[in-house]
Amino acid sequence: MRRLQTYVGRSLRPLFCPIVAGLGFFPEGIVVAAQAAPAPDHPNVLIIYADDIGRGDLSCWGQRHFQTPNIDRLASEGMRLPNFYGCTVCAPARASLLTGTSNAHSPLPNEGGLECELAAGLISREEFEKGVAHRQSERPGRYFLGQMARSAGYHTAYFGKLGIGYTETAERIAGYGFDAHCGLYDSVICWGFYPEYYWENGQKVPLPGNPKFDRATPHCPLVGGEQMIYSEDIWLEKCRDYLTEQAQKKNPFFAIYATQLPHGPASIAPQDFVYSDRTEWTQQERVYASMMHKLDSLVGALTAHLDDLGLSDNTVVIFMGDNGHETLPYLDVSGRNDVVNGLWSGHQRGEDRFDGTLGQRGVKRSNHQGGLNVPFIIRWPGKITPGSESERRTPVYDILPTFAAIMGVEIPVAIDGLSILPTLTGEGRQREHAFLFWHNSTGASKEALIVGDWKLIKEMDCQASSREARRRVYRAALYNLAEDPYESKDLASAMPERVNEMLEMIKQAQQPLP
Ligand SMILES: [Ca+2]
Repeated sequence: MRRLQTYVGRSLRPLFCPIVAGLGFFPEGIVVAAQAAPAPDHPNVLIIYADDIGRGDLSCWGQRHFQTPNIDRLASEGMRLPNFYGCTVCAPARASLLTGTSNAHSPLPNEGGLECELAAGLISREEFEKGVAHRQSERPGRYFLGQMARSAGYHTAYFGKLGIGYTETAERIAGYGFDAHCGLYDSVICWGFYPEYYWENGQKVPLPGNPKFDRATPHCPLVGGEQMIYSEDIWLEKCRDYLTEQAQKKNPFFAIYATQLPHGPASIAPQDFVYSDRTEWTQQERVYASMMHKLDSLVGALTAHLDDLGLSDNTVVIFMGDNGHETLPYLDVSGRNDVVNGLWSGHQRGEDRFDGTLGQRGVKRSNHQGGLNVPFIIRWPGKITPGSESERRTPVYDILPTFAAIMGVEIPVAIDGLSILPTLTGEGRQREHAFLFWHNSTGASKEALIVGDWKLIKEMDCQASSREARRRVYRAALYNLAEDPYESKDLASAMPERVNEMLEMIKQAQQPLP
């Protein structure tokens, strides 16, 4: 840690200079509400947002090969939502989280990798700017989670993998309503854990011991060198210092720690390679399991720090994922699961050692359950019953309105989400969605819609599709999730009326918000 402080400690003073508020950094159309003092009973918020994780990756949901004791403890002290849904991949999930809207209405992502290519001299500044702006005017966000928390009087901060993606800038992050931010702006750079530099409130901070960007993707060693700095160590130190500072100032805070873990390619620091002795595993599996250990350790470090600061009783802590489990970091892609070329027939129980999907069909990139269903654990002492669980099917776009309800903020625009505060506290009537909706841009499947236990997916017909002919054919498949949680029995041909009803709902879900 001494080495880390050499490069990182310098930028801790002053921690998070307020460069963003009121200095014209907000994109056109973003209105920043005046900061008000929050009500005394308003809790602090810390969201730990994991990248590519299924419930099966956690021992509290059945992982047998490694343990996640700190995340398990959070679950025992709070509530689990086993039917929580992110989105198929990173950027759409983050856009939904930050705006409270479904994929039909949330901001469209731009291109990833632009910053890495710029730093490597592969594109010009002009090409970079053009790429960042790509598609942004088509569907700009109207209201953001950080913006909402700030309007309620919170100091807002964001660490790690920043923003919606795929390439961000300091101005864009500030526009989402974050007073302070520290991490990486480019989702492709986030593939690696040894960046050449990171950003702190728009200031570039070099990491001289890490490899230089000299190509379109970052260097991703399985195990880093002794002189290299693992990015998560920086985010963790920054987040802890931030919490200390807010405690000293008695500032209410709303913080998101968007960890890069356990996103692939698998990569770990030598001191954290805790499963290096598992001879029965491949090297990738040893590294992946060590990444999960690292993730659990940082959750433990943050919750312990809240304890030390005396903040745990008045802080909502959430641990959640963005999209489903991903096998690519440690499993070769088989011919039948060729997601790269767009032919996807599913992922089934027993295909990978760690079974992060709990046997559910699909992984990241798919609208099947394995791609969408992610962990969600929330702890709020005195408000949420320890060790409780809710079966409610809850989409990520319910988070923003839930915090609006907790903070007493009126949302000024139409959104798709509904507050789940009644579910969390057992007080009041829980409103329910007419349907849940996802659009999928990866090609592994297309739209998906859930009504009650019924799920309709426009999934790829692998018999009719042809990679050679570059032809993808989709069909509407219908599953009953209560009776068939593995989505193995397509009932579409037996229930054409229900299929047609749900296809109509998909059209409805895609109508613009008022
Ligand atoms: Ca992700």
